[in-house]
Amino acid sequence: MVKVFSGIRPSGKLHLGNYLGAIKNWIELQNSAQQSIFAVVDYHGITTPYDPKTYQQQIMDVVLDYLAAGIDPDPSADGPLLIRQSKVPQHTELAWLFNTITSIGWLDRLPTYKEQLEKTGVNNMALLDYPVLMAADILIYKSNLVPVGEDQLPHIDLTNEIAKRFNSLFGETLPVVKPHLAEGFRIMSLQDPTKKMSKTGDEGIALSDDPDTIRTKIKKAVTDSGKEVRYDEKEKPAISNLLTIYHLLSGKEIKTLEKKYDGQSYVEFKNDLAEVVVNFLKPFQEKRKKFEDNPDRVMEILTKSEEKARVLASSTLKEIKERMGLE
Ligand code: AQP
Repeated sequence: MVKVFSGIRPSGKLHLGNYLGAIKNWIELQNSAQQSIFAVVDYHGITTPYDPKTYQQQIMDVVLDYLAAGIDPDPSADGPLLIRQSKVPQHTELAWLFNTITSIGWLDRLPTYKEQLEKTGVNNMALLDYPVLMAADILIYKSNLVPVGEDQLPHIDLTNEIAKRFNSLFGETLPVVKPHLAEGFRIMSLQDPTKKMSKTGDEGIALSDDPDTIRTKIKKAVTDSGKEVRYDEKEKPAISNLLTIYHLLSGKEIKTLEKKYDGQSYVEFKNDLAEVVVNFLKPFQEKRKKFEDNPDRVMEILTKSEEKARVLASSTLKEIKERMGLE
């Protein structure tokens, strides 16, 4: 039985990396999996500096982005669920239980922890513990497939370490979790192709950017030396990244694109890419507006999904507590 779980922090506007690395796969999996749960992981979002005054809006913005991208929750049947993490408190309760079997040495060597420390300068317990809560997010539903971008792979490994240790200490309870990588598992920054496109500290292309903003951002995107539009991650990381975005959004093969732009300049290539992105995001933005104009419907989707998620989560938590001698 395939059970899917994934989430995104509401730490800023969702960008093409979030879409191509994660959400696109969620949409492909949501109908074939027996269970799929997609979360706005708002407890993860407060592990780095944030503004409480705008946080509710940020959470709702991510909800709208999910719905506009094609997440199709159906909480009344056995369809996909769309939840806010903090509305299902069993996630954090399980994280506490997992803390008791997680070695600190497993956490402080994780690359994402080190990167966030460097980026924010804030070193709090929650930042270190973030991957344990992520393990709980996944395992509270006994999920076994997690569609994520490449940066999250060490967290999936940690989830399996925790599950393995739990099973060996308390008896076979938790499943093996597999990551599911999309073709766009690593979309790089438009300013620095050695770094991934990010919500914070990066001028990535937001799904909600208007056409002129998109055109300006692509025009300003760094390019490599030389003139050729050619895919070569080592020699031409910036152009390779732009070619990947072009390929994934247009469905055209990279080889076909290289031929099309043979003898043409970066400027022509970038102008066309900008129109590909604008056209791709147009229906998304129209759909988003429809949901935005219907907040009651959105709230109903969330509350019904969360109610159902609490039932599923309570059942796993009860089993885990019994195993641990807490009930
Ligand atoms: N550039 C990317 N390319 C491919 N996939 C990506 N993801 C994020 N950036 C890229 C994937 O999107 C999902 C959500 O990630 P997240 O927001 O929970 O955490 P993050 O990886 O820390 O995202 P950001 O955008 O970089 O946010 P900030 O700036 O707040 O740290 C994950 O599946 C991730 O792999």
